Amino acid sequence: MRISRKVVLLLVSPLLLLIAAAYIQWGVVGLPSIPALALAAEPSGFPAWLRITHYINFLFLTLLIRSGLQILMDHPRLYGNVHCTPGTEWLRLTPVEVPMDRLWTAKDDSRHLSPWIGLPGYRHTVGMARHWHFLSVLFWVGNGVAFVVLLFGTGHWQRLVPMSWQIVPDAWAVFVHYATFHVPTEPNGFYHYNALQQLAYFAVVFILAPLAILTGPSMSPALTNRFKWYPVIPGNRQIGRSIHFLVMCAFLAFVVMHVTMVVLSGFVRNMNHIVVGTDGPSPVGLIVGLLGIGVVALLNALANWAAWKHPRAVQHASKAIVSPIMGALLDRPAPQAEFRREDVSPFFWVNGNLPTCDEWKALAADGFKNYRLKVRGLVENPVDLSLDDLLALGKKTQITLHHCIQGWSGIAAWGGLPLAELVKLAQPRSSAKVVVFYSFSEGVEFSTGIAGGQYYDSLSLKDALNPLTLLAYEMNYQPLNHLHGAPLRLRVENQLGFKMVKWIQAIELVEDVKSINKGEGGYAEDNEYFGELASI
Ligand SMILES: Nc1nc2c(c(=O)[nH]1)N[C@H]1C(S)=C(S)[C@@H](COP(=O)(O)O)O[C@H]1N2
Ligand SMILES: [Mo]
Repeated sequence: MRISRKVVLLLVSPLLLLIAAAYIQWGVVGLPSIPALALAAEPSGFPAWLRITHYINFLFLTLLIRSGLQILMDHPRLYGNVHCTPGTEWLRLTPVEVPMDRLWTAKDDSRHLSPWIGLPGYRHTVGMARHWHFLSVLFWVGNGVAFVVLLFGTGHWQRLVPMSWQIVPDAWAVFVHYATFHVPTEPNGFYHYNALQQLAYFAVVFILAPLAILTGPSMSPALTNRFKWYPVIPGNRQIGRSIHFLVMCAFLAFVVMHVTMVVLSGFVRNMNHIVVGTDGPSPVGLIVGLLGIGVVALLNALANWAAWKHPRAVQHASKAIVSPIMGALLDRPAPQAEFRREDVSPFFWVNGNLPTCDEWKALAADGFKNYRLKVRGLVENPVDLSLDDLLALGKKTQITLHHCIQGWSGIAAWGGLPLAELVKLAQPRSSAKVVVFYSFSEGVEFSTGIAGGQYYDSLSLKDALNPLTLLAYEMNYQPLNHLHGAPLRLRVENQLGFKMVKWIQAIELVEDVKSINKGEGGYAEDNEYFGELASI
């Protein structure tokens, strides 16, 4: 593990300065007085909708954090630059320094995470972690929207939203007490929060949650390669990813403080407030509340269990619920973001294993002169094309940002034949809906790391015809090298990297993917339970 000293300073020094200032104030002029509460005519108590949304929020936050950490461990490095050059991380959650003298793929780089922390735990389970992350986020955001609507609909917003700048000195006065371990007399939270508490709750609801929601999509290839300005708001895709992580840290820090204060400032009474909505000394709230926490733990365990025992069912649930929403929000616009030559990444991670079959080795031995791309399936005109034939059909060069499902990115210049040209030549029958790409290489079985089964993947005809979908034989103005997919690889800029089959052997147009291997649409979908739509 390694964290950049600059970033630690940037994150920790403001807090240390505030604490130092609190001690100085206490030492020099004594503790500030806590302003008496102006008992405004704000609503009091904790109505049922508030208690329920608070609980649902807690459940989905645990699922989101655990699956998010699992996703992070699939590429346990955070960067400020979009190129993800090893050595430039500001946070490295792996002891591995990327060896430069031998092949170290992005998959090799993924780390083990205990299933007590991660959902679902262990190594390279990003596919399942994403299903839980996306399923949870839909419910978490839905619940959050319901909460905010009810907050403003009932007048309870007055308890959270500060209406005057006076909140700042008031919150400061409370902070000086906490920081110097002088717990002030707490107001009864049933009727009113202290200023710092109000400010903290306000920030969690109206700053942290929106930040989490906005930085998530900055990692989407469909969104960011359509609207190039989107990831520029945080800085770039990797800064968006880093902020997404820091927001998670802030949520965790808040939960720790919040729970500590709930326990210290009258645990039994506070639990009655938020669990049963009463303001008294009875133990009911505490008992029911602890049971409720137990249920959240149980549901988390069930999520792990489902991921390990019924991964296909989880994958299909996500396909039924997440894919239509993802498709409607992200899959419609065609990608268009192109970059400048000076933006090209100095380093580009490699994924997947080189083909080991004799056919590819023989082709590689004489520079792919005998390579013939076969196009088959539901086409009027099946074709076999050499690299020269492909070149003659037309060439396009594009400089684009690659998004790997694991989290890394990189910019490269690609040259090749727009897939639309090839499709036109092959003349698909009207029944053709999906384009399947078969590789010379084998996929790597997840969890065991053993190679097994032909790597392949598929695209909807619509994504196949996007102007930035390319059969590339050049990378960064050089013939495509072996590691990056020679002789031919796919570029499909509104989708994640695993869709971009390298070392393409053949293309087939089909009506649907159900009859191919395990029927999920690709090697990673079949064996690693990835979602077949990869727009984010
Ligand atoms: N045949 C084959 N193609 C593949 C893969 C693979 O394992 N086998 N990995 C995919 C993944 S996950 C990514 S991110 C990209 C990586 O392309 P690169 O190695 O050129 O960076 O290739 C994709 N194409
Ligand atoms: Mo990837």
